[in-house]
Amino acid sequence: MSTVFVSTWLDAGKPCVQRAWQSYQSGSDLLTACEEGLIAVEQDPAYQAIGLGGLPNADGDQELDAGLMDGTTLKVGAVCAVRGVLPVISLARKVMDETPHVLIAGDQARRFAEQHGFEIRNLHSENSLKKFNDWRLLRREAEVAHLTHDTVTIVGREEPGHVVAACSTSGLAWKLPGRVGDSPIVGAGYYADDEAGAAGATGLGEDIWRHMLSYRAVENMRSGMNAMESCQEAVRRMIRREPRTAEHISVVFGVSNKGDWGAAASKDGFTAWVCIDGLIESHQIPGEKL
Ligand code: SD4
Repeated sequence: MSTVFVSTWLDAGKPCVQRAWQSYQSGSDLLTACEEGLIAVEQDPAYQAIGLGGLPNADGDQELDAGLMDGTTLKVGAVCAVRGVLPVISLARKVMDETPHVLIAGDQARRFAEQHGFEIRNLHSENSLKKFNDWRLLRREAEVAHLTHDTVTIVGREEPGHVVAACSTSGLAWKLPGRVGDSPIVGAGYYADDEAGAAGATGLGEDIWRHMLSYRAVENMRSGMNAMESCQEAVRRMIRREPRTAEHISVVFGVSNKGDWGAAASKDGFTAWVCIDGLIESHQIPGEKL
């Protein structure tokens, strides 16, 4: 079949898969290509999704979460609640490549970044500061935060069936300081196993995590479903078990080791960007109906 990248949201997904494909074409391995895709979005303050210019927590600080997984080795690297590190997906990569651990948290993750030569910097843009000040004045609550789509997740697949997944986020806007969502948590925000496929998530982290959407989608692929059926089953099962999860958008998407892709959402509003051998297209994903 083919080389496939799938990434999240109408605005940020396109530059992410474009950069991933470019990087892959110029010789990067699949995981590095996904990392490069996320770096491109993290570094561009035009995207309030992640990295520079990401929307902050209730204190006005960007607390970043990121993680990635290699489907061949099953190695994972992740960081959570880390401030001032760009690109944070590369810090997660350092955890994977240079430690025996899965997840490093908070100020200690920042210290780990400093030790590895990352520059510690202010991540606010004019836009993120303005939005934070507007929010502070209006004292809006977390309800609004779910609408801001603060995560970019990407999965990749190449011949003869290698898969990877990676995710970077500033988390829900205006979140309680210290709150960590699904994005850095393996099995919740992302999962990859060459024996089945890769999946990633975005949306309301508490729902995604409790229902382990990425792991469930990959396990569905392992049981023989294609990627679309796998994602749909995972989201439908969540909604069936807990109907209120359809009130907010949560998404799981993925690619099987054979190369077919799929995505499912708990309500309307999600766009996936898909790159198949360099051909890039967007797909609107309707909310699942039980
Ligand atoms: C979180 N899942 O921190 C992330 C937020 C997100 O689009 O995906 N927003 O809960």
